[in-house]
Amino acid sequence: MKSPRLAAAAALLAAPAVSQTPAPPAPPTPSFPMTRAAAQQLVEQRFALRDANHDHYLTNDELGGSAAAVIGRLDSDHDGRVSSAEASARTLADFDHADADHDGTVTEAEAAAVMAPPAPPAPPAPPAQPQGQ
Ligand SMILES: [Ca+2]
Ligand SMILES: [Ca+2]
Repeated sequence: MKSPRLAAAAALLAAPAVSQTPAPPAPPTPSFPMTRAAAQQLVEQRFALRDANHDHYLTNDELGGSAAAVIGRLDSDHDGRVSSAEASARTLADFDHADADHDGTVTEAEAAAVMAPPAPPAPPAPPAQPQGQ
């Protein structure tokens, strides 16, 4: 099942950096297999790129179009902004969730498994047929 938190974290990781400069630096891209340390480093790098005013919080202005989703999912203290600690904690929680075999590394397949859209709901069971007679 797709985690809404993971989707928000993925949006934070995947969306381009919002910057006032005409040519923002290219954000680091994830590579697999990824270690937990690499995941934390990646989120910290992404966070720094988006934190335009360098106050260690991501706000509506800095998050752009994905602000509502990202803040809604990552803002654990509900102060209306995402701290670097909130982003790291949630990303690492999502990493642990994705690490299906708990070997401390998320493979591309493990990442794809948690990013896959949820399976469609099972069709309703047919009405029970009376047995015999
Ligand atoms: Ca900021
Ligand atoms: Ca917060």
